Amino acid sequence: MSRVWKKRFEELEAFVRPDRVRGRWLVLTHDNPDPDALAAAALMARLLRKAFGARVTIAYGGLIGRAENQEMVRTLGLKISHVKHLSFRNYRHFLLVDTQPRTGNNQLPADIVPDIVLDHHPPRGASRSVPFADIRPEVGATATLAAEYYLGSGLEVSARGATALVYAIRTETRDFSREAAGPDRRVYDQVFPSVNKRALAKIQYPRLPLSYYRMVREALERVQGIGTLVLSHLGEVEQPDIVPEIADFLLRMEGRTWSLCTGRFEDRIFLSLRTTNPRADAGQLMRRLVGRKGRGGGHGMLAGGWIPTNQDVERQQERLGRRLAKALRKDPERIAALDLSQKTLAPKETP
Ligand SMILES: [Mn+2]
Repeated sequence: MSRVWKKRFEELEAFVRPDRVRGRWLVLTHDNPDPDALAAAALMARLLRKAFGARVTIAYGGLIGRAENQEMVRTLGLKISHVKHLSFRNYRHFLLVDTQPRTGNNQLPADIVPDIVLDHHPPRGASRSVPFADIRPEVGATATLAAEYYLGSGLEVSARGATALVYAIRTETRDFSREAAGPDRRVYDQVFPSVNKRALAKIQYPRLPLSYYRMVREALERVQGIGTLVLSHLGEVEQPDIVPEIADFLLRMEGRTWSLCTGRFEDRIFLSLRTTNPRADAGQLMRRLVGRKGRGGGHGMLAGGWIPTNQDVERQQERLGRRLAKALRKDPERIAALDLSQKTLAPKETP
């Protein structure tokens, strides 16, 4: 076992064991949890139970929207509750994964300071008062951080745990093409032999609902471009996770290095921003896009956020696209629809 992992577990043990094993723990993910958040939560919950005998509940807010993520929960038998079914008062200790306090993308009440935060997004001010904050933006996945503590404890990683972890690292780093670091590779290589390969395949290729195809069609009907930026503004979406899914899909278009997708869900417009440029700061750009009324954040190559809707949603979406074009030093006046019915797209626009 790596000495680094062992040391991490010992630090956690020194923090938890003296006076934090008796009260109930709530492990909370960000809203609309992705595989990274789900795997990190599952590993930390199991570690708190097995290593310290703690009583632990895992919870999330929003929706588990993507078919892959629903399949992950089902296939791996992850036990996770929606926050609406529980009361924060019934818990004494709180652990946040893949998110931080007061970021606007988790359901932790503002007056609760969590005991532990594990995250790989840039550190936020409110995390300074967290007694055990392990925030490492250079690491590709939060699940990697959780795995280091878990592996450091000497506990066996179950096939389910290994499968969740491998899927989380793969999706979060796009198979190591995006922001993966040494710790991700070491954890991945350690647990890969324990993966249930059939379960992994089932999660990667789930059955997809018709609504997915409807959204893809809508995204393509509305796709626009300006230079290296491709964007699409969806109408009302059934679940917010389709927005990042479309942004990922559009980013693969040849000749494009930035993608933006927006879509309305309830009283918010959700945004996802992606880039292939490893030196970019998509998170900072997202915070500029959403301004003071919205909330946003992310990493270098991917970011998400939301703004509250007003009377004219389409105009708001259009404005977001124009603001992004401007920030990327492209002329917003030249954002034009991409007509995919043409066999060869007329190269009307120049970068
Ligand atoms: Mn993450």
